[in-house]
Order: sequence, then structure tokens, then C-alpha cells
Amino acid sequence: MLIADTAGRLHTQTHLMDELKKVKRVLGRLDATAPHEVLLVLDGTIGQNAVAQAEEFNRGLGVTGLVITKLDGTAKGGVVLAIAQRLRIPIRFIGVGEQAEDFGVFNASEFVSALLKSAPRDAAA
Ligand SMILES: Nc1nc2c(ncn2[C@@H]2O[C@H](COP(=O)(O)OP(=O)(O)OP(=O)(O)O)[C@@H](O)[C@H]2O)c(=O)[nH]1
Ligand SMILES: [Mg+2]
Repeated sequence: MLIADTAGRLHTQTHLMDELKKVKRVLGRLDATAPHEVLLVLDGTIGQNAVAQAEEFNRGLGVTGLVITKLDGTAKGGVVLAIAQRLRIPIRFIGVGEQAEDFGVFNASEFVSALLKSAPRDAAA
């Protein structure tokens, strides 16, 4: 198995986006079915901006899965819901801390339970 981990970039950096497209093209030349997965890693702390970024990367590269990191230390876990609704790209992995055990396969029902448990109680209730 080959994992090609690229350096981070913004979708507005045209030359770096072209570089990514080239990586994909070259892999496709070696094996017409490659790459078998194109994962986009998004920082969960950027909130709704993550949706816009994912849309742009998807347009240019055809993203097949998402990894959302830094869901610890942020109340913006709701971005996961926006991504699921708007993009329809599966979330494969999430990160909730800096240790290896804080990284794992995304489980939608576990995530929703945790999100509801951590939601602040309605002050009027
Ligand atoms: N709190 C927290 N920190 C994280 C999480 N994921 C990554 N980090 C930290 O964020 C920093 C950057 O992580 P990297 O894995 O180097 O990020 P990257 O996207 O590969 O960065 P580049 O390759 O430079 O583009 C490190 O200090 C990580 O420990 C997470 O889920 N939670
Ligand atoms: Mg890196």
C-alpha cells in the first residue's frame, strides 16, 4: 500500500493545486485505477470554512473521503454535520487530540451521541 502524504495547502494556491492534480495524473498513468482513495484532511477548528475548502478541493481533485482533525478543544464539531449535508463525501477518520490513540475511524452514531452529550443545556429549560 502506498500513502502519498502531501504538504498542506490552501485551495487558493493555484500552483500547489496544479501540483496535486499532477500527482493524481502520474499515479493514474502507472495504474488506471489509482489513486484508490483521495483523502482531504481538514482542521475542524476552522468551522464552516472547512465546507468551502472541501468544495474547492473536491472540484479540482475528486475527493473520496475526509479526515477531520482537532475536534477536541473546539465547539465546532457541528462542522461535521454541515459537511455531511452539503458535500456527501464520507468522513473516514477523525482526530480528537495529539496522541496516536486520539486518531481513529469515524463512527457517525458515536459522534452524534458525543455531540448531543456535550451540547450546553438550554438556559430557559
Ligand atoms: N489537539 C489536536 N492537535 C492535533 C490534532 N491533529 C493534529 N494535531 C496537531 O497539529 C499539529 C500539526 O499536525 P500535522 O500532522 O503536522 O499537520 P499536517 O496537516 O500534516 O501539516 P503539514 O504537513 O505541515 O501541512 C501537530 O502539532 C499535531 O500534534 C488533533 O486532532 N487535535
Ligand atoms: Mg504533514
